Amino acid sequence: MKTVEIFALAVFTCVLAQGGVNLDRLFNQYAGSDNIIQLIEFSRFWGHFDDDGDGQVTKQEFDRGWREEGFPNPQHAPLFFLEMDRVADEVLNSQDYPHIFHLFDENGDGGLSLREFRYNWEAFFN
Ligand SMILES: [Ca+2]
Ligand SMILES: [Ca+2]
Ligand SMILES: [Ca+2]
Repeated sequence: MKTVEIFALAVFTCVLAQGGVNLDRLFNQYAGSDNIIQLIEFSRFWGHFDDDGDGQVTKQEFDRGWREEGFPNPQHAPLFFLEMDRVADEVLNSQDYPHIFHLFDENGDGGLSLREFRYNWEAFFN
């Protein structure tokens, strides 16, 4: 095998190993029939980590949820939590989600297309 082929194979294997999360499926699950994720749906998505239903996602809930979902790089979940805690009070809630949403919503039209969701998800978490 040529070096280039070995390299290509290594990259491919790496992409596969990273897998686990199917972004298209995740997107469709929350986007609804209009195929756009609005802020309320985006908030619902992060809110599903809220195990005790008090409206706050703690670092522990986030960490556990992240692992249970098989999301990428679970060893960095505490870091992702900090990144997302935009109104820094050590919980994720309705104060934080609009800020994160705006980062994802590149064209500022108030909705996330699959392309925006994918692109920013990968930028944030891969
Ligand atoms: Ca909670
Ligand atoms: Ca917060
Ligand atoms: Ca948009």
